Amino acid sequence: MSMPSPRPPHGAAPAAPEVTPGTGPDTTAGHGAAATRAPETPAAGLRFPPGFTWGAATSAYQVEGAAKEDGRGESIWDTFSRTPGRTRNGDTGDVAADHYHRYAEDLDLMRDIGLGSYRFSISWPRVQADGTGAPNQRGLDFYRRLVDGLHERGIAPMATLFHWDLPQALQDAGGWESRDVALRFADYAEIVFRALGDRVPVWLTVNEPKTVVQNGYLVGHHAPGRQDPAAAYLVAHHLLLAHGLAVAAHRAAGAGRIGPALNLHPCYPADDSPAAARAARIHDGYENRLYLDPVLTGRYPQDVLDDLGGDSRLARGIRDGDLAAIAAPVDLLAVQYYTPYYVTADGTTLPRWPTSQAAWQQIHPDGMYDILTRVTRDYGPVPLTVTENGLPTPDTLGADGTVDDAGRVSFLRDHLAAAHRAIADGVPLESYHVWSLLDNFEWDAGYDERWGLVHVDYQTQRRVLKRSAHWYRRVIAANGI
Ligand code: IFM
Repeated sequence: MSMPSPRPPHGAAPAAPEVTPGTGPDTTAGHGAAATRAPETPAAGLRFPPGFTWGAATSAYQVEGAAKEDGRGESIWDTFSRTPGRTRNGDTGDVAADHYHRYAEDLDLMRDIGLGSYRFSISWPRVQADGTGAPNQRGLDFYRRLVDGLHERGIAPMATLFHWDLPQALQDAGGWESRDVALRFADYAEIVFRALGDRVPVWLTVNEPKTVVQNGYLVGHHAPGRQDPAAAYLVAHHLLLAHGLAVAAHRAAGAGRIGPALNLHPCYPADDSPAAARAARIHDGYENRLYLDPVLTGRYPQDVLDDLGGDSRLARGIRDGDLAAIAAPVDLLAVQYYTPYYVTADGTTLPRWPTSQAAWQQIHPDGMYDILTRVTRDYGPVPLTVTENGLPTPDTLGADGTVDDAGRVSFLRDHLAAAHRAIADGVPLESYHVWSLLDNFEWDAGYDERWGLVHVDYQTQRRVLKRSAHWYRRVIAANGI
């Protein structure tokens, strides 16, 4: 098996020196800056199509806190983060941004920014403490309040069913290595559709299955912390099956639109050699086609199956009917873009662009254009939404009470320009969501990385809109940059 060593998101991959991108003045930010533009500023005056929707995203474990309240069960991230040495500073999501208690204030912030869409995730262990059986009404009630609050403020809810917080009881029963967990997921999805289906127009099934595969089962720096390549690709199959079964449950419930949320990475050859081109192609298989192909074409990529070997646990785990279930037609595809990969002839990857504070992230806005146009070119005009895009910056609260995250403004502006170019070239992109609305628990990096438009003081839980939030408000109002 010549599987490429993955350079997954959230990894500790060594890369180019960190820089804060685009710290030049942002003349739209209202900070009294001189009327100049940063050199990397794209042409101004790009308008998005009428009806384009602007949003921001979070996930349950990263923001909610309230880990032991109202009947919530334990998830694998509770277990993992409470295990010494697993997260930076031993941070956990026990309190996080306390969004479970402060959601009303957060809804007001969303309205202030002008969001048209808010992408959040539902915590499976809040709905079913052990991942099976009767629903926990108090858990469902929280999401009902959240969804109602969004509607009251004119913001469309976009709900993700699974953003990595698997009930620990299901992990104890085998986790995603067990086919049964995919069936339990379909039951859980049905409960949630019944409770909220009338109020949520867009559903996302599984968030970044690849990150679970790579970080959870190959590198092991995410829950459940395994390093087992054979298991990893069976896990991929069961996550995809869970996606397909949830789509079927959704059709039966007949509510809203649904699709998967995939983190996609353009994979470029690191040089002009045919060997690098071949290596980049198989890398792309593991990074992108392993997830896109089964969902959108009903087949696993043959080069990846061959590379894994005919008796791989993935190959042995595919049963009759599975691929048809996985390929159940979706209404939209959610794309999350953070970084490209440059693949050498021997299958390793090289950094080419400056990184953010997250060493795994190279800042390359053209990658956004490349991945969006590629999906449309290779898979047809399935409606797309960008459900995550952003970076961490070392934001501190200034003496004047403001947070000047100029690097985030530049990053977002450059990526939006790339998305705009993709739309102009025919990509049916309907919405865009910044990752993230709030500073939050960044998995193994704990609270050291701040990804939000909104600064959170974790001592007081006070929120402050960063410069990027004020800038984004103007982008939304103008429907463009
Ligand atoms: O914070 C994560 C999110 O949970 C999934 N996508 C990537 C983000 C940044 O690492």
